[in-house]
Amino acid sequence: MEDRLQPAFAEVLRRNPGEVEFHQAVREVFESLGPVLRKNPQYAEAAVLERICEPERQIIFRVPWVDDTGRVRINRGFRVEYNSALGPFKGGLRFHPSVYLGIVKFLGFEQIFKNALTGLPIGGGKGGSDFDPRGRSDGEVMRFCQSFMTELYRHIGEYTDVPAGDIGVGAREIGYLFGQYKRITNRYESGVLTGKGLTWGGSLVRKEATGYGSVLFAQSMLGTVGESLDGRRVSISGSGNVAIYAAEKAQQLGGRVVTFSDSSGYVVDEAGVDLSLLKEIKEVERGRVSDYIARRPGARLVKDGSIWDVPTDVALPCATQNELTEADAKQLVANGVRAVAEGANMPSTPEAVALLREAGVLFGPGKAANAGGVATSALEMQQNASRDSWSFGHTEDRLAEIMVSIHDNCLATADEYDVPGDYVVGANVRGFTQVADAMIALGVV
Ligand code: NDP
Ligand code: 2IT
Repeated sequence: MEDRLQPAFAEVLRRNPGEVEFHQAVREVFESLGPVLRKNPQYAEAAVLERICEPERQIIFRVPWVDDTGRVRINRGFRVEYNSALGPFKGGLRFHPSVYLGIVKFLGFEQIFKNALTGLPIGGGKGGSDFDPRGRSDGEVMRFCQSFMTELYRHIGEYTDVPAGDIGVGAREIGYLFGQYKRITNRYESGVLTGKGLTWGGSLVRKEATGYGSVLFAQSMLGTVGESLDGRRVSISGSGNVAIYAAEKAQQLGGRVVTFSDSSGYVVDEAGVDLSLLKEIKEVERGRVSDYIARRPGARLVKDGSIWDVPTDVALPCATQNELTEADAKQLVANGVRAVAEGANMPSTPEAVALLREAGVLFGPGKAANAGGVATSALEMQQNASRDSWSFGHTEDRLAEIMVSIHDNCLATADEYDVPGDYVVGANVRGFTQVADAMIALGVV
């Protein structure tokens, strides 16, 4: 990181002690920004860096609920409204026991730049809870969501802050959250949440969008060196929303998806993943990857070791932060990986990213590669605002156009800063300058 950025970074460390994921996310962006600040003295004059690191508003609240045995449970809820220079705060809610302020802030910070890259009018925010939906009944999840929304409703709105899903939050949870919002406010305000069900205001392709978009991004990167996914081995981590639809699009483009995982281990299926079986297990039964092995001859479950040890051409980390380490990156390079596109948020450690970039692997950082999800959320908001509903084909075409333009804008920005092919610099600089210019135009607010 250049010297001129050090004081602002030191302030981030001082103000946000112990929030290591947040520090990591800020450092990663700052490391790209030296030349931008040299070229644009107005950013320093307006203290854009210092302002952009401080969320506009942070809400932390108690979420009391009653489990199926009658016991009172307490969780902590968060919403960090990070930056609204480009539009209403926009970003998902994560329900996972590891959630604390540092996770929500890292995700919210990334979201600012990701959302700017989409070219659509959305600011950045993130929220969630340390609630663990795993093993909870539908009734428990509903009561939790109702309690969560009973506080959250006063902070959100279609012009203010528009949450969506993330880890542990899918259409079921969005339904319970929307139902409670509607009940409290007595308004059918569809645009207040995205990722809604298709029969009540949701958009076609939103469920598929993050995974599809990540694969389209990988395809665009491969296209720059005259290659494609066709006939390639593809490794995917995770088996949730992003992983499943990354696998679907990779298969549609001729790739052979050979892995997926959850927190209990990873599966290798050399014949190519049976997606209808995986969807049945994960989306309908809410089962574990071991259920797949039991029903799929030839597939094997590996409980220790790393999914990135499996030789592959294209790696798509789609589970969680810091899941792809330096040792994993080394192994991927040794096995001849061509491209890595991050479906998850910050899944590669900084050391892994450095190693992949140095090795000349095509590397698509999350804020560019996984922006298709939030972009399609913005398309859902457009449909809600115009009381319209678009076809699958039209919406998917819009998503594809957006992913190509994100890819091309990252490359053009990398060229402008004399680092051709560097998608990390391209994404960080392009996202930052979009937001910084808007912040300056809006004055000191
Ligand atoms: P899901 O909850 O649908 O799936 C998460 C998957 O990752 C599960 O297979 C889960 O396994 C695994 N996982 C989660 N945490 C861990 C962990 N600590 N260790 C090992 N495995 C873990 O979430 P999504 O698919 O929606 O999200 C995946 C990633 O993509 C996240 O980083 C999210 O922020 C990012 N993302 C999501 C978008 C979206 O639209 N949903 C948009 C852009 C990014 P298990 O069930 O065992 O926990
Ligand atoms: O990380 C992300 O971009 C998301 N979880 C999706 C956010 C959204 O508002 O659709």
